[in-house]
Amino acid sequence: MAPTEDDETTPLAPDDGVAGGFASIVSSARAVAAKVGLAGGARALLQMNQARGFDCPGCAWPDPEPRGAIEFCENGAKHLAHEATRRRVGPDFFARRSVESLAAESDRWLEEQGRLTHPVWRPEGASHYQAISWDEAFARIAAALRGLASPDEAVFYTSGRTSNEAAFLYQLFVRRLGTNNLPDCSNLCHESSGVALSETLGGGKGTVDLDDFALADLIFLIGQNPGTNHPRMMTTLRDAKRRGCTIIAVNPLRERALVRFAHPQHPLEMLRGAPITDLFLQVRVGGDVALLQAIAQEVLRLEDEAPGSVLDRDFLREHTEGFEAWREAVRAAPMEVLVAESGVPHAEIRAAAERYARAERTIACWAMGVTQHRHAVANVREIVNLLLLRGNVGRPGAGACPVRGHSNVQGDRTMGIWERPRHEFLARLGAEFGFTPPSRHGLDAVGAIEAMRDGRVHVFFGLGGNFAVATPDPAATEAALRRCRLTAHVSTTLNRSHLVTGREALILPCLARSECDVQRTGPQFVTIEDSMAVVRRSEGTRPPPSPELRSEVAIVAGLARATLGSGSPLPWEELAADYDRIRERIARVIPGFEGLNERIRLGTLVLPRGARTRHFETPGGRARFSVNARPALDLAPGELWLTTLRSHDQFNTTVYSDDDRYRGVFGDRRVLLLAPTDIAELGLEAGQRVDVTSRFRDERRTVRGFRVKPHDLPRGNAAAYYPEANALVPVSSFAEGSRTPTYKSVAVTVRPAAAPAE
Ligand SMILES: Nc1nc2c(c(=O)[nH]1)N[C@H]1C(S)=C(S)[C@@H](COP(=O)(O)OP(=O)(O)OC[C@H]3O[C@@H](n4cnc5c(=O)[nH]c(N)nc54)[C@H](O)[C@@H]3O)O[C@H]1N2
Ligand SMILES: Nc1nc2c(c(=O)[nH]1)N[C@H]1C(S)=C(S)[C@@H](COP(=O)(O)OP(=O)(O)OC[C@H]3O[C@@H](n4cnc5c(=O)[nH]c(N)nc54)[C@H](O)[C@@H]3O)O[C@H]1N2
Ligand SMILES: [Mo]
Repeated sequence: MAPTEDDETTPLAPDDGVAGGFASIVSSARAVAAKVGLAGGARALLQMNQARGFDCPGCAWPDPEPRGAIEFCENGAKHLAHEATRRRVGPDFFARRSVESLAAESDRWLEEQGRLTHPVWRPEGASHYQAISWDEAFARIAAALRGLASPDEAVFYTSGRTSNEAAFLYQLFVRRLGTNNLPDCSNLCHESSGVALSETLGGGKGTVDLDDFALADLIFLIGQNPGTNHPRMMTTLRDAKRRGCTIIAVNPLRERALVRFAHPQHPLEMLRGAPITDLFLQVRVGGDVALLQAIAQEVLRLEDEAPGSVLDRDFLREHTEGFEAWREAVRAAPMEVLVAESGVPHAEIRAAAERYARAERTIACWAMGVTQHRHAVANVREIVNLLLLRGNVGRPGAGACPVRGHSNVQGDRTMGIWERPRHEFLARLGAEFGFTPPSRHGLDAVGAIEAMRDGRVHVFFGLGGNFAVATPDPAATEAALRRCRLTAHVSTTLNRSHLVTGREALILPCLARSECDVQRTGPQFVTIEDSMAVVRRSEGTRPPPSPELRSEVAIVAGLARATLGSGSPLPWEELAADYDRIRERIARVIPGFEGLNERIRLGTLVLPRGARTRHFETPGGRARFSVNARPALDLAPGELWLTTLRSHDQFNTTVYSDDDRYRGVFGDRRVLLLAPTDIAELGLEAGQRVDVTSRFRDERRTVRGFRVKPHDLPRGNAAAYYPEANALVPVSSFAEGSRTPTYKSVAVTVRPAAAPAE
């Protein structure tokens, strides 16, 4: 049955307790239909994630090989619909609306105005953006960059949708200019995973391939909501489940898709949905270290009961270090304390340990519920400890799987978008291009905010993303951006970051993933690396919304030429004219990409990860157990730990609607999810408006008029949406070791709203 506009009334829609199903197909079809008309939308969808089509601009979950079946999801369809909108934001739009008046509009309204069509410039002192030619735009930015006392006074942000080719050229330009100030969305996202995995396994990437999921007999899903954020992963999980694989979820929220899921492309399943999770460990926010240590302690106990039957002693002896010290530390922790801190009953901890001890092959997956805490690096290290115990690294069907967010966030890092590049990378880059790249570490995302705030950085350049909204404490970030001499953004659609300007500002509109990219030598394709280190080509097929648009590659090349001028011997335009030439350079600089141009035309490239073959690139050549202190989670009386979440209808800072179907939230995003017992204890009522105040050191931040919504989550915890709750997150509260903001654990108090909202 083809989805139609009336399908909203089918009994399977919103509240059937099942995620996926008709409701999701209908929702995606409608999103596309509303923006592009169904015919064009359907055609575009069919070309997404196909052998010769473009890679989905949504998440980084890999596609099965060989590609064939239609692989798209509801949320991928929404991203595409927004790229493919018929609405346009051109110079006339900016002539009508001042920056100030635009800033008064909601983020959603800004996004819904459609695709940016021309480069625009806000001159110093002007109230409006105005049209500017590309050459002039590059010249303005170049002048600002050349006017700096040092290249370290500029920062160059990247969001993870940027292709490998654009990212490689961009970091080359920035390093040629002389700085490593390359903060990226990874700093806000999986940096904690990269740090912990590098320390323990000798490489920042995960160790599994998609094929491993077909072999695993236990999968942990820790701090991740794949039904919403990685819908294509649900196919993998459902298939694993049908084979008899055990799934253990660790999450303070009983996310619906983790409980029951109906595959939207398998009609027979859509009626009831299939159970997904075997064991749901409803951990308290921030309680993962305690929980993982408790499970490990039980695993050690099982080994004591039947020596030699649980631990992989050969692996521990041959491939790891630090086991003894770690074991002593884990055994010393009193179980009652671990139970209390994790909030998970002892019997369930035991059950998880027993399943783990029995499983032949275990994969641990995780995402933001793990990486965005003060103790986030410790969280990931404890996941690794648990895997190492039973040799679940470097063999088929087992391993560590950080599930990445943006579709090319991992590839951008591989290409050198990193403020702390490795020496070997810089040496190869310098040798290839005949210069000495700067070796001093640059600024990460938090560092960039602090440096702008303190007047140490005067130019902000953003290749994609929405820095002003995605970062913590928008008021602080906005004030920091406003201190700049110049801010510039390469973007597809209008967003708040364009309206929080430095003294002068530019918006440079670019092609989107789904659009034909024709350069001087003809049509181009780009490459993307998914969450499992598979590199594939992506080729847009739709006509661009405006002839003025340039590709990200062309924009970077234009800026590099204008800034470095005749002083740069690099053939920037030649590189941008034919992306094969960029790929030739990538192939020479980055290990694993040898023969890229030939290989990518034949299929995909799988990048080497030493840990897959138990070649751990740590100083001792072994995987490392690590001892981690449990975080202090104590709160003052009346305080709660607040975590921030994505709804089912948003992509990061782009909000598609005010509904969050799977969590039963409709028509409002300024909500505070609380356990019913906490609502009663705080003397509140469901539906009541409240003010929420966060505490960090002596800093207090308040958001007003949030609506109380009872939800199934542990006592003492609360949840609210990103980005509405970002005003509660302090800039200087970040993870130890990775400096990722603590978006997932903020101490807050709640009280009835001082004044009615709206
Ligand atoms: N449709 C859609 N897809 C997306 C995105 C999107 O916004 N929309 N964003 C993309 C990006 S950039 C990323 S990084 C990923 C994000 O994907 P996810 O990490 O799945 O997204 P989040 O909503 O941030 O929340 C993760 C989960 O962590 C849980 N959690 C919160 N606190 C804790 C805790 O203390 N411990 C544990 N164990 N769990 C906790 C929450 O309940 C939630 O289920 O998705 C990517 N894909
Ligand atoms: N409270 C809270 N805050 C968070 C998080 C959280 O869980 N809680 N998560 C964090 C995480 S994981 C991440 S990754 C960051 C995300 O931070 P960002 O990556 O900076 O933000 P996005 O919202 O993904 O960026 C959206 C903008 O990108 C532009 N865009 C879209 N497609 C393209 C394209 O193809 N090219 C270009 N050049 N531009 C394009 C559009 O103009 C759009 O407005 O947010 C972080 N912030
Ligand atoms: Mo992310």
